[in-house]
Amino acid sequence: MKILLMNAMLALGWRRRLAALSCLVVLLLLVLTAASGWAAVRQTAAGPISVEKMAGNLDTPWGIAFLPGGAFLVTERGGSLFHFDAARRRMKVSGVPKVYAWGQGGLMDVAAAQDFSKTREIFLTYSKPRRGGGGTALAVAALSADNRKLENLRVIFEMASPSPGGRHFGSRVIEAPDGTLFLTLGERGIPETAQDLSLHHGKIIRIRRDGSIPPDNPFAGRAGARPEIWSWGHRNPQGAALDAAGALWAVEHGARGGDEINRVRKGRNYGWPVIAYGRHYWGGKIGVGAAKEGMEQPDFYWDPSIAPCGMAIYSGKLWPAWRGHFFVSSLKFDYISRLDPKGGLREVERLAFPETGRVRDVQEAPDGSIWFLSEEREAVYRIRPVR
Ligand SMILES: [Ca+2]
Repeated sequence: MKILLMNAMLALGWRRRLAALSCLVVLLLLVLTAASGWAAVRQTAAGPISVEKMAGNLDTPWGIAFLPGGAFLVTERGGSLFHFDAARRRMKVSGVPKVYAWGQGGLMDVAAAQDFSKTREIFLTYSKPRRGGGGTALAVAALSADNRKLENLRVIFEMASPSPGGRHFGSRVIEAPDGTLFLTLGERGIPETAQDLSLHHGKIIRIRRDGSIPPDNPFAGRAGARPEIWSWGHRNPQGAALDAAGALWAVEHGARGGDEINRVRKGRNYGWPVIAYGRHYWGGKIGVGAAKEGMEQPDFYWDPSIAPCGMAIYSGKLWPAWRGHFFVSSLKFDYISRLDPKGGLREVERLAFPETGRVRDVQEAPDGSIWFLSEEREAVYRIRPVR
């Protein structure tokens, strides 16, 4: 090929040779662009960004985990887990537990343990099929050295009572700096269960990696209460993140006109369905209204509801101006919300591009780029500043 091209060029005059060379350079650039993935330049309040497709052909991608050296894992809600190496070569990982893929349920979040490079352990959340329906579960497994399968899988938590139907599984897992795990759980579409401490529905729980209960959990040792519970009164928290100080925050699908972000504090009651902003989706008034003694107020709420899902709190590596800002994905209005915590959390920008269709998750990668999953585009995207 190379020799043929050289011969062809030698046969031409120098002007034509130059023209042919320019054509070759353009061709080469096109090939390189194609190989490095598709990218578009979009505008934000912090200047232009590139939006680059990192993976495609994903059926309802739900969660993403970054691995050392540029590799990453992506879940599909139907029950598949994929490994992508640094060159974005895709491989299906076997050994994923069987999931109750019904409505909003299925294989959901994935996270890599802080000590992944030593243990190769990952966390998976999913709706586990059970007699009478499904319940959210959390498993730990090691990714094999060749990235092809999960080994030594242990289910370290499952909701005590499964429910029928496909609503409100919650299901984001967060590893705290001390190694304990937080898991968000929806109320499975049965609102009153969120106020019942004998059930896991509508709670955020905290357990250790071996499934044991930390003795300082707020309800450990209390009769009639589940010892895993960290906070209660949640509707359907599908996003969670730690801030720079290591504090836990969660975002939840609330009532119509009442999607919430909460700083999640130990033992606190977040009110559902006794208090909430907005109204029930069927039109009815909620509980006692928007406030009640002993129940927490949200740090921010959306009216109208945006159907928030994933959340990241930005560390500021690539965009110093965005340090500490919250990024929340909207399933309903096809954008990523940016919220500034200064002086009280408020939405300051909506990142809406052709790529942000039904955004299921948004996460910060170790290098400070922001990645998001679009259900509509069946793809994973990375955004970075264009300097
Ligand atoms: Ca609330």
